Amino acid sequence: MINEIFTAYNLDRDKCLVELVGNGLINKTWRLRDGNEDFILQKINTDVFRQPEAIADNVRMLSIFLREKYPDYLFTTPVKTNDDKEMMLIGEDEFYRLTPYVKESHTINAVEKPQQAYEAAKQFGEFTRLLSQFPVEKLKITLPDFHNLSLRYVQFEQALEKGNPSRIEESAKLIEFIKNNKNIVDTYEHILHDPSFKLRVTHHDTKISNVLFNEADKGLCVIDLDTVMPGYFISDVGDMLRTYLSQVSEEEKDFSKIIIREEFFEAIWNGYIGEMKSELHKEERRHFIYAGKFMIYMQAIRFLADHLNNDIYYGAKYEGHNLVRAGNQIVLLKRLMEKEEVLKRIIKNQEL
Ligand code: GN1
Ligand code: MG
Repeated sequence: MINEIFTAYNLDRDKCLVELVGNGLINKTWRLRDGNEDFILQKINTDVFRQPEAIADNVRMLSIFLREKYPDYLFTTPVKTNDDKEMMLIGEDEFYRLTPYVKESHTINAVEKPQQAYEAAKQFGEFTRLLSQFPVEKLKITLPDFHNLSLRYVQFEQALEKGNPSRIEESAKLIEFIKNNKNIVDTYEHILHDPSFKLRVTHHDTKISNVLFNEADKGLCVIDLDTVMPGYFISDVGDMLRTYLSQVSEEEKDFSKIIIREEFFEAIWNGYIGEMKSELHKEERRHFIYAGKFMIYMQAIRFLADHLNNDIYYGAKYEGHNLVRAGNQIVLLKRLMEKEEVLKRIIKNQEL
């Protein structure tokens, strides 16, 4: 690791233990231990986040608001550099950010118990609820069109035109499935024009590893605030459904292992709605299951388009990696659609 970083944060390089952690596809994350204190260091991927300052601005605004209104709420903010900056810049575009490691916290990489899904959903729900009085339009757009499904669909069509011809041919079945389920995009378009759907402070990356837990497995806070932007609740609920319902992740090659776990659905509903009940319009609540379809379909499109574009965005650890991920997400979507009536009944019972 580069000396300049240690200097900028007054860390003693020789005393610091540096460990690569995290399994994100975009940013790189390390844990630093200098004997007294632990930190999390992140290198921001500036190919993706073109304006890292926008992230720092958002985090600063939210933290000021939260500190004033909810002083007990745990919200992690960056450690300042020697020259009082929230990020450290090396060269022209290498941005690093240091945050304190929350004591006695841990993250998990897979949801194994419904209680974990409940705690995480509660954390993400609470985050949006506490910020409901924050003027959402003040937030900067750190990733333009991040969850714009209509645009993702257009990008998929462009990949079909300009992408790798042999990969397009091999992916015919998946391509057909995506095209046949375009009604998911139509519903999204409808949501954009429906005044019952509100733009709120939205996390946009609600996977389980973005929640800190304490030793008793209670949720402590949400982390990874790069994609906090104005958004719809379907993004946050959708990515929880996408990543908590199945016991295997998007990396799994054996698709027979992809099964929707009903108890986990119930836990996400209870955790999120417990916090957001009074915030959400009836019409929004009615789209709770749709949220899952929206995010899984979008992720399938993104992986598939990336495969057709020779893996330029996500990269690939083996030949056909993004094709496997896309296939995995399509199976997950099919399983979710098959279970829709069962899940609706769970919601009905909870609401009684
Ligand atoms: C990326 O880097 P990570 O794992 O937090 C991606 C998400 C995807 C996810 C799929 C900025 O998130 O949208 O859902 O991979 N983030 C960005 O694993 O593209
Ligand atoms: Mg992320």
